[in-house]
Amino acid sequence: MKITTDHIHSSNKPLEISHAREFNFLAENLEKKGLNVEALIQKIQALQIAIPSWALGTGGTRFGRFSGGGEPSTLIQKIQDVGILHALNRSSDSISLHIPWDIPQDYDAILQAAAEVEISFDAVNSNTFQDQADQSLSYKFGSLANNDKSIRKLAIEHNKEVIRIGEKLGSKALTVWLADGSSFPGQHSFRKALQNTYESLLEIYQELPSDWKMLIEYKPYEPYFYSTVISDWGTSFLLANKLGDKAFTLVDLGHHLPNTNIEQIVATLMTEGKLGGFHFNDSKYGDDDLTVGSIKPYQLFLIFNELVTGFEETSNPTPAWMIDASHNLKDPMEDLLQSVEAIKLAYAQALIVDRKSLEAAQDGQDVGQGQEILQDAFRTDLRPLVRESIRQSGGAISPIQSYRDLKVRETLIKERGKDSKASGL
Ligand code: LRH
Ligand code: MN
Ligand code: MN
Repeated sequence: MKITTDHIHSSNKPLEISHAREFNFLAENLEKKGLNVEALIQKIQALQIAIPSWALGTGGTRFGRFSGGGEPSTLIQKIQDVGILHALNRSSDSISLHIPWDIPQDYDAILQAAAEVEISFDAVNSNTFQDQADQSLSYKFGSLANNDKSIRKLAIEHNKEVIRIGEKLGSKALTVWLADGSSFPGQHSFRKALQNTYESLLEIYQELPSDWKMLIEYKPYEPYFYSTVISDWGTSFLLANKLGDKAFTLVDLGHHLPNTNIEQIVATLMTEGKLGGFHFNDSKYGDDDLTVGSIKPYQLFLIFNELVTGFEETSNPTPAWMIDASHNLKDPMEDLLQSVEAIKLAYAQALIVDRKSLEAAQDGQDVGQGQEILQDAFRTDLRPLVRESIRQSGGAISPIQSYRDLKVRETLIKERGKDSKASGL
């Protein structure tokens, strides 16, 4: 299935009048506050969030998986699904591949399929947390951190191979999430594991093309439950600093212990110019990978508040934005549309924060006023502004409603069958 401009126009038609009324009312209020609505729209339009190839099928838990049908079973179908999302919201113009879940076979066909739906290739992800079917040695006790040199070498070679695959696709970054760790005290030496990891990463880093970045993702626990080698932003930052200018820290929102102040981490990393990428999701307990903004929308806003000031006041390069969500209940495409909307809303809210007054409140130790200013922005309903930005980009006023009205899932089930399964998690 392909979404055409006719599809967008016909599904927008019934919404146009009420949308215009809501948008005009909001725009007038924002202009009264001295905000430039046109400039806001342009910034919101420019925010593009990559879709991970593994989020297009229904995620599972270790207890079960309930597929909704019509899942993409090939990489080309995954690219087409991202094309559908992008046609609807004009906000996800790239896909991020996980290797070897999605190894391109016919590069020309893959590149052509992507060009047809105006999609490019974002960061490529390596995978040394699973053994592949034909693998000679096992990652059971670690990969880049392993004490066994030949196992480290296998994992290093895999990462180099992922870079070569990414180069053929036009990717510009390698994301390394290293699961390595231990589940029991005494299982391994923390210092040896860290040193091995640094040396392995250095070998991979030396292979990075000059215009590439290495994004180092951290996570406190899971799959190992006593220690993880790259468990927090500090360890990732330390490694990125030692490796060099092309290495950065990647923040996955779900990879923090409960109540961690993620916005402060963002601010610290940006101060040092080392925030390289984001994996957006939401969570209640751990790495739940729920829809962005579904549990803690205020936290998301506070994170964007730091990002927006960071863009203005630091020289941190623009991070790679990606969703990393996957779950068991909703249609994954609807979930991704909701996640993108939540991200854009939080960004828009951060853009309207009255920065001058906030700074004055901070300088004047006016704690109450600081809160008032932030919450005034957070509680302004900016959905009509986000919708207008998407409409002006040629997308749907309500991407989810159009997705449903255009019967996308039903069509995909007809085309691919009820039992088609996506590879990945
Ligand atoms: C690990 C993670 C990492 C992986 C993805 C599948 O929890 O967040 O980014 O690549 O999930
Ligand atoms: Mn992640
Ligand atoms: Mn994760």
